[in-house]
Amino acid sequence: MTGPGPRVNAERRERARTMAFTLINARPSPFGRKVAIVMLEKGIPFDVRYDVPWGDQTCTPDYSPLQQLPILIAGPDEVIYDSAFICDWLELRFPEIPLLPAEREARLLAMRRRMLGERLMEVAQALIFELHRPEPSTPWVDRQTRKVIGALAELDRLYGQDTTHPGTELDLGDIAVATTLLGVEFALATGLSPDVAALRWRERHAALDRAVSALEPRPSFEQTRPQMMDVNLQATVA
Ligand SMILES: N[C@@H](CCC(=O)N[C@@H](CS)C(=O)NCC(=O)O)C(=O)O
Repeated sequence: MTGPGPRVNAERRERARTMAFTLINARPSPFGRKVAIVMLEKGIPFDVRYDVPWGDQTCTPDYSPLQQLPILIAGPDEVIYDSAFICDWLELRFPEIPLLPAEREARLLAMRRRMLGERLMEVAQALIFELHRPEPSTPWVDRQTRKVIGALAELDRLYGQDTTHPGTELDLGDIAVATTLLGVEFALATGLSPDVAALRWRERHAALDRAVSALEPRPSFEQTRPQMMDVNLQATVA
């Protein structure tokens, strides 16, 4: 299958330059950071508007039936939500700088890393929220903890199999994994998460430490460092 010709690509690049994209994001959100990094890596200009989805003044339900951030306003009639879908949308609309390999096996591996990175963030979030409840359920906490341990071990195995990756090239899998792991690290460092040994991935997983450390100096990562937001998670989940 052939892609669009150079004229179409040039037109799309021009369209991206003139389109006013707005990313509605939460300051510490790894989901939103993933989208922001994808847009920076693809050279798509955008503005950021910060929101607190759990706050009284949130604008999130105005744009997403799921009432979750991130949300990408891509035009007067085009609002995209859910970080995975936004990344897919961006990949299809702006293929000039691809973030998935063309070769089938490499693409499947990138998609596997991406899936594990995204599911790991959801599991870690479920664990952290449960631990903020007045009386966390031990079986539920244990169950989520086992998933965290399993996903981290599998990702470490995958990165350990190819110590040259990620080099100068990164893909959607790397971005999803790194934003999840750095998001977890941020949550631990700031107290958004209680100190859970299973979440301290860097000290246990050398291949993940190497892979994430290779990505952190990139401008797209430097420019999107997470920041604290004014939220009381205990009150939110109580
Ligand atoms: N699957 C969603 C998860 C996004 C998510 O959990 N966003 C959080 C902010 S970091 C949120 O908006 N939470 C509000 C809620 O779930 O009610 C995605 O990938 O976009």
